[in-house]
Amino acid sequence: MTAECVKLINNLIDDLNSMSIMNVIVTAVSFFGSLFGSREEECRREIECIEAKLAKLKEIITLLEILREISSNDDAMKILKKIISLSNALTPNAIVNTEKINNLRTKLEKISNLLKQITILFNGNTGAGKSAIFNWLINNEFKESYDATIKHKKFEKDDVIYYDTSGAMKEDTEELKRNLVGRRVVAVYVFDISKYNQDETMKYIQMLKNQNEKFDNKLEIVAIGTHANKSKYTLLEIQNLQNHIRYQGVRCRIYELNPQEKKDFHPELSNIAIQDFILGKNE
Ligand SMILES: Nc1nc2c(ncn2[C@@H]2O[C@H](COP(=O)(O)OP(=O)(O)OP(=O)(O)O)[C@@H](O)[C@H]2O)c(=O)[nH]1
Ligand SMILES: [Mg+2]
Repeated sequence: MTAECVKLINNLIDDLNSMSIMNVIVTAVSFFGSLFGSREEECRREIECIEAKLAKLKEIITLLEILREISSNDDAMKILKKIISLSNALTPNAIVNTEKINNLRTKLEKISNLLKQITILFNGNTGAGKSAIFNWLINNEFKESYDATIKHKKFEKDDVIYYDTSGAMKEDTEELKRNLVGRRVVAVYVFDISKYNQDETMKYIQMLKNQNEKFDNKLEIVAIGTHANKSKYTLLEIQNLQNHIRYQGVRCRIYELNPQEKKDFHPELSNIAIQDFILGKNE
């Protein structure tokens, strides 16, 4: 659970607790009303109705407290669905008015969006092709020019956030990673296969695997090779290289990112196809 999510949940719990207190006050007022107004039956029904609402609010609060402690996204989504269905069953009265209910639903939707978000983070050596892939994802085209990335860049679309970074183990990237702890992150290791160094690649993948623990085991690792044309590898050699990396339990695909080069060799080059591969949707 990210700090942002926990803050929203705490905020909601405070809102609901104040609603509950208001309900208790109303209950007391109704009770004394019954004593002095001798409309016993009417008051009893009113009290029962308030008690039922109070129980629902308490159930929502308890579930929010459980949700706050959960690290698995799937489990969190299940609990959140329960909370949403309870909140949908709330009907407005003098205390839990329409505005408060709408406010509760808006906040629950925000939490749901945060839980659904996936972050794609590019890692790898300088000049490997991180920005070229980032550009494919954003603009759906190949970027020929090279401007070294100094500070990370962010791009957000639907439930996916992409971060292009300055590369391997630089402070800017490491700081960004620290801020992403608790989120679902796909770390994409980008490497230039024309400069392929098996030891370095294995070391890098291992380093990412070691970071997984910090991410509550929510860090997925994907490897993308680039510069297939410059490498002069044959198709068979490229396949062998891909398989060798896949053997480490990591999704891997090797690309020639320039559609004009090595035309006989192209995994589908488009923003959708590349994103689907990264998210494991077309395996
Ligand atoms: N032909 C070809 N060029 C590529 C490929 N991948 C990257 N390039 C080019 O290589 C150069 C470096 O690529 P970038 O994507 O900027 O590299 P980077 O990993 O972002 O590098 P830093 O920002 O310095 O960390 C650019 O000119 C790209 O156009 C590829 O698969 N084929
Ligand atoms: Mg770059």
